[in-house]
Parts: sequence; C-alpha cells; structure tokens
Amino acid sequence: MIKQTFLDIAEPSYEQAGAVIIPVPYDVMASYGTGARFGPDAIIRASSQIETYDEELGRDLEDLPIFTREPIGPIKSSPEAMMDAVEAAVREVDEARKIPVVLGGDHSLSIGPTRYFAKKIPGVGILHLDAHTDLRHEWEGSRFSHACGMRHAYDLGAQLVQVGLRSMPKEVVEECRERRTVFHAPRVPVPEIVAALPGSIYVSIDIDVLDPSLIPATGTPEPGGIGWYDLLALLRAVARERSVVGFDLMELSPIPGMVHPEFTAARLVTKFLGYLFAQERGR
Ligand SMILES: [Mn+2]
Repeated sequence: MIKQTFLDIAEPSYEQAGAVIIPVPYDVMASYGTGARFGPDAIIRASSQIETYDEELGRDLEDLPIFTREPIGPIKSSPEAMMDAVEAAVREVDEARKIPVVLGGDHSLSIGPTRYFAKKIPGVGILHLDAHTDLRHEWEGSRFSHACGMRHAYDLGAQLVQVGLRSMPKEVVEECRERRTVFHAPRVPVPEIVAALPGSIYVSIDIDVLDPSLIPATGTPEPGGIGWYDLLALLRAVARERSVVGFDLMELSPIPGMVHPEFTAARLVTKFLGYLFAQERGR
C-alpha cells in the first residue's frame, strides 16, 4: 500500500519533522452518528487535492516540515487502552520536540493528548472549540466517552477556554466554574479569548464547532456555531501569541458523495500548520 501523507508533499524524515500527523480511525463510543473512524483517511485524501500556496501568508506551504505517521489502532480491548495508546504516541512526538497533530476519530480521543499535557505542564491551557462541553464525569457508563473528552485534563488542573458552545448539561454549567472560561457561539472575540489563555496551550477542535451548513458531516450536529473566518482569525492569533504544544481535529464523519466537509477539515489543518510554521511565533 502506498503511504498517504498529509498534503501529498515531499515529506521530511521523522527526525527532521516539526509536526507529526497522528491519524486515529476510532469511533466506538459515538452516541448518535458513527463514522468518525473514516475521518482521518478522508481528511488526508482531501488534503492531497488542495493548493499549498497560502494567499494569507503569502507563501507556499509545500515545504512544511510535517510527517504523517501510521494510523493508531483501533484497539478493541477497551476504550482506556485506546486512550493510553494515543497518549503514548503524543508523548513520543512531544519528547522528540515536535508538534503532535491528532486526527480523529471521536472526541474521546482528545483524552490522550490533553491528559498528557495537563500532567506535563501544570496549569496548561486548553483552547477547546466545540458545540459541546465534553465535561461529563461519565457517559453511558464510561469515563472514556466523547462526552468526557475534556474532563480528565480539567480534573488534572488544566485551564479550559471553551469557544463555540451551544449545547450543555446544567450540572456542568453549575459545577465547572473554576479554571474554565466560556465564549458561547456565535461570539468569537479574539483578543478576549487570547487573553484568557495562559502561555502554553493545547488546541482541541471538534469540527462541530463550525456551523453545520459548513460541516453537516459530524456525529452530533448543533444549529448555529461559528464561521470559517472567525475560526481562522482565532487560530492565527493563538499561533502568534501563545506557545501551541499540539492540536487535534475530531469528529469529522464523512457523508458518502459529499466532499466539502473533508476539504474544509483538510484546509483547516493546513491553515493552522501554516500559522504555526510559516509566520513568526511569539511567546
Ligand atoms: Mn462536539
């Protein structure tokens, strides 16, 4: 089988890479629409078709130092084993001083990277872009559900900044008041959001943060949401003004015959990588 690489560009060696794409085709815990396990492959395939010139940055991204590693799993023994495997892969990439980019898969997979960084960097910020809070203690009997994706890092002391929320359980609203700042959709006040973030941040993007007219291909769509250019403006600002230790993009669940969602997801990852590598990073 020919190896698929993100953007289909000439790939650096693993040693030379500055970022590593970690595809994780896994969705056993999705509550309504399954199919996010097909997300990573669809995003990587769509990425091979998009132009690498970025008009906003005024440069070609064909020399981005990104390496695409083999997909992880899915590990069938238990959701916990799956999260451990993702965490181990993220640790390996981070310890090699590269930026891990996890492509899901359902949002439970964010447990691995967010838990890892919450333990490594006390008080790390998590910029969480999502329609949902993902802060339940457990869901359908499991602590490793997509509904608990942010809970583990939050309980480990991470500072959560959530943007795009528009569906939430009352318990979470009442219980999670400390170390948590919320910007409900459709507001994306970029300077305020950046100001709420500490110096080092991990960015977790649930594709359902975008309006479902842009992304109907997701397991738990919610009306409303934020728009494309607001999302880009926020990502560009955090790339410039904060130290981004890694990011993920979750919950793209491709609809056969409808390709704009995977092109949007592929472009989103490309844009963020461009912001991180092709412009001066502040600290
Ligand atoms: Mn969501």
